[in-house]
Amino acid sequence: MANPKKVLLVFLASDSGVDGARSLFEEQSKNPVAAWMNRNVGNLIKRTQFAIPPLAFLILASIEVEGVEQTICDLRFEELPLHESWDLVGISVQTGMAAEAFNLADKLREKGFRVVLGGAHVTLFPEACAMHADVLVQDEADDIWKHVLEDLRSNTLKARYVPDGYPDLSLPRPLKAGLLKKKRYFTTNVVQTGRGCPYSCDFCNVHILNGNRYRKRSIDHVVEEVQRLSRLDNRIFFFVDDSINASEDYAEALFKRLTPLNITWFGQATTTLGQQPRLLETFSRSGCKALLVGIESIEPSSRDRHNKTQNRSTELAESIIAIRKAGISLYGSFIYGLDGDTLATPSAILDFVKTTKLDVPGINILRPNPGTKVFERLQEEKRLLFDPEDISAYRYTFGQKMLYKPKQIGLSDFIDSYSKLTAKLFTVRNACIRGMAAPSVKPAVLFFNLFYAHLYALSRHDLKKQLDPP
Ligand code: B12
Ligand code: SF4
Repeated sequence: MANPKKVLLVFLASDSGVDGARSLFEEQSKNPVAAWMNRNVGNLIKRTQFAIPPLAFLILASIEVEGVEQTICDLRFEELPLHESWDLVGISVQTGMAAEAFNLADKLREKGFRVVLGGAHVTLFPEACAMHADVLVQDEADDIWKHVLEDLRSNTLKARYVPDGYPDLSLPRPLKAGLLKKKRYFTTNVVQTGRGCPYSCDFCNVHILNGNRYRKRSIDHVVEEVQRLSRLDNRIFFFVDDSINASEDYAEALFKRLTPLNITWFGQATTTLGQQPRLLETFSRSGCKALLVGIESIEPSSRDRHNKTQNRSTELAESIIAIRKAGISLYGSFIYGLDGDTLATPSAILDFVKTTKLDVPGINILRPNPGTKVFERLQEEKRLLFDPEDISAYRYTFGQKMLYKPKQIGLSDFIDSYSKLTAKLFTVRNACIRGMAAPSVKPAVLFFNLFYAHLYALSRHDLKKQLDPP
């Protein structure tokens, strides 16, 4: 075709959270060393820690429609190529990034570009997104994106696309090679084996976005994809599934098939893996080096109140010890400040980290995101500390801002106890100890802990300002 239609798919860089945190108080440190640290460590974190390629765009850009060309633009690494003419610009919108996404969409539309929005926030809040877009794509877009591209080609784009149901993940959907600049990312090997989550933790919306039923891809297709990707990039694989051990039999069969490929891989799992000895061994043999596990809370009453029911707190420590014993390093994600937590919780967390020798603890503050059950509850109980309509409030930070009043702890006591907890956990000395003790990927464990010493210092600085505004 002489003049193909050109589509640009834009992934945003968040200005806080995973893409390199900085103070929420826009100030410049007067101390030149601290200013240098903030600037450079922030950039280093951005480049090394979570430079995970956006799988959504790899999937969408692999859908071929004759007469349409698609390009991915990752704003974590490059500027928007606005000197070129684009027939459609797609932006992926997550709730923590919605304000930035809307700003960008509005600017692009003012300049005369047509904008399509998709992603988690669009699925949850289509009406709030509609005013910022020419085209909205709700839900999982694997099938419907082809229709959008066909309509673009024939100049018949509609204002909204809503698929009939979830896409059939058992169909082959090979990813196109060469969509990303390899050097930018710590790996381009991102794979998803299934979607949906059978659990309903009240602070999460994966079960709302992707459904409560776990849908699996065909094992043959995943194995073929891993083989193909490993020929193009021989670095580590990252399985983005929320719980790679959600279906024990499926995971067992898949990773047995992957074992002869000699890959190394990271992923996300539930701690129940510690009670699945057969699968744990298979993971270890198949090259699993590190897993992120959502511990959330070790307080039974907090787990009950937030509907975190899939693993019992009494089994958590044993499970973590078993997983580490199998040679897998663990990032354990906690939330302090849940409804059953008290001022005794921080010392219980400290003991837990010490006993289990958890390699990277992550101590989060609850984000009551719109679209989650906990948001509704906190709103009803008048415990939100922000205007629920203010979309900028949900921006993600490393524990830099309290967005709600904890149930059993006063705000000032909470901030004080949270700050003391992170100051004890994240020191340079502890980073070295954890790095040395890690069962695998020791340098990565060391670096993560060093980054966290920096990030949680930022958290303490910002939380203090929230408590004592100038
Ligand atoms: C890996 C991952 C990351 C990676 C890679 C980012 C990415 N999105 O690829 C990193 C670490 C960078 C990351 C960062 C963040 N993440 Co994240 N991340 C994930 C995770 C675990 C997998 C993402 C993935 O690859 N999914 C598979 C793809 C195929 O699904 P998908 O992204 O939903 O895309 C489908 C549709 O949504 C749609 N779609 C998506 N974008 C677009 C755009 C257009 C134009 C169209 C048409 C369609 C479309 O089509 C896709 C195919 O069906 C998900 C959990 C999950 N279950 O998805 C969380 C998740 C997406 N992340 C989330 C959040 C909150 C964040 C952060 C805001 C966190 C932070 N602390 O900063 C940042 C935002 C970064 C940003 N710049 O936008 C939330 C979003 C919730 C919400 N309500 O918006 C999720 C759902 C996790 C959760 N439990 O709540 N994340
Ligand atoms: S936090 Fe994990 S287990 Fe709970 S609903 Fe979300 S994805 Fe599922």
